[in-house]
Amino acid sequence: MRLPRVEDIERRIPRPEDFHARSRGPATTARVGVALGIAFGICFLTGVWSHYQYTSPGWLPIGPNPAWLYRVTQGVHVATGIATIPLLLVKLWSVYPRFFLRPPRARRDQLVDLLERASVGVLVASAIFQLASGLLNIAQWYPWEFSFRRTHEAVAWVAIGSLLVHIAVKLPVIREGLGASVDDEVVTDPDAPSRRAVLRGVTAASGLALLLTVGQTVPFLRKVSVFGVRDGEGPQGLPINRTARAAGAVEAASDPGFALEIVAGGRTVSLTREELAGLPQRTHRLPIACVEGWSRSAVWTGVAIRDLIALVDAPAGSAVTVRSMQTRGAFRTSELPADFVRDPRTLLALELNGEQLSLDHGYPCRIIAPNRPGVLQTKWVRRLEVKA
Ligand SMILES: Nc1nc2c(c(=O)[nH]1)N[C@H]1C(S)=C(S)[C@@H](COP(=O)(O)O)O[C@H]1N2
Ligand SMILES: [Mo]
Repeated sequence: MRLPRVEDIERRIPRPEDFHARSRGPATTARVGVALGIAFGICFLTGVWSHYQYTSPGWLPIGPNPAWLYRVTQGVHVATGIATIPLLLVKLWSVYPRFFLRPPRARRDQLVDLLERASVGVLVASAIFQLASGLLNIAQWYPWEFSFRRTHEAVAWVAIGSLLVHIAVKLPVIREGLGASVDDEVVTDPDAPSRRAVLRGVTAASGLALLLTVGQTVPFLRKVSVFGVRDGEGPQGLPINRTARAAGAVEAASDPGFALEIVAGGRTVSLTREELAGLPQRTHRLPIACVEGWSRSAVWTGVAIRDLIALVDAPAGSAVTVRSMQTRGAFRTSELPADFVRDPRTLLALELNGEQLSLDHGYPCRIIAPNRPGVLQTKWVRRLEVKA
């Protein structure tokens, strides 16, 4: 028996021509690609926006108006990401035979070829990473060690950068593909799906993915969206993202001796829940808008944060650090920037939809503010610290 030679192996590796599906080709790829590019663009912009809402950088003052803003941007971010999955799969399917193109013979062409392959490799890898990590985050399953938020953000820049390079390199092919008719394909296998069927299929799959999930944030589709991570139901008409038990807050939150501490400079005022309930109450309808894409409006009653910090003589335009009874996890504290503190709708809520807050919704008291990412709507608040 003789060992196979390089040429023998090479002969066994398929060539692009060996993949017959007539529905492939630039006319299909370019059309799916345009949809994918737009979807990625929307995901990128809404994602960067979410990052800014979360970190509130000094140079971009994001305020409490409009109250529904984060609900919309983050709902769009997650819905678009989900609808992108079928588009990406079909796009990859439509081009993967090109993976088997043989490298060119000339040295210089080889270098260009290698660079192009590397850039496509980075684009594909980062796109798959973004969709997969986003999906796992929605499912609240973290099989990794790194911070989801920071990694998802960093890789987004890699993805958008390599996407722009890819578009620039492929512009002539994209033009040609978009100019080519979808229907002028050469029929070799009449049983294979046509280009038009593939395009219709991917549109339907994307639309379906959207419909089955978007109800987690669009109320009238709630019943249709059987795949929404939070169906919009939950105690007191609102889903729960993390229970008091999961946050390790049960004991402290049910302690009858609870007193909220409000601190400014050297002054501290303590208020029991009864005393909080005795202060002037305000009622507002505001949404919880979770980074994971679900959102829901509810009616909240409680004391305005600015009324509370007035008790320690702090001006209404102060920033406040919120501390909770949670013992572990990332969201046990949050910052309320001055613009939010000033807004009379920013509440330390005691009631949800006309009932006393349940333990899982943040009893004895929680933060609710307009246009604020869900993760910052801190539950089980024990202390408000006015920043100097
Ligand atoms: N202390 C604390 N507050 C928290 C959280 C948390 O993990 N710990 N989760 C936040 C998240 S991610 C969301 S979306 C909202 C959800 O509020 P709900 O569970 O009452 O619907 O609470 C926020 N408040
Ligand atoms: Mo959340």
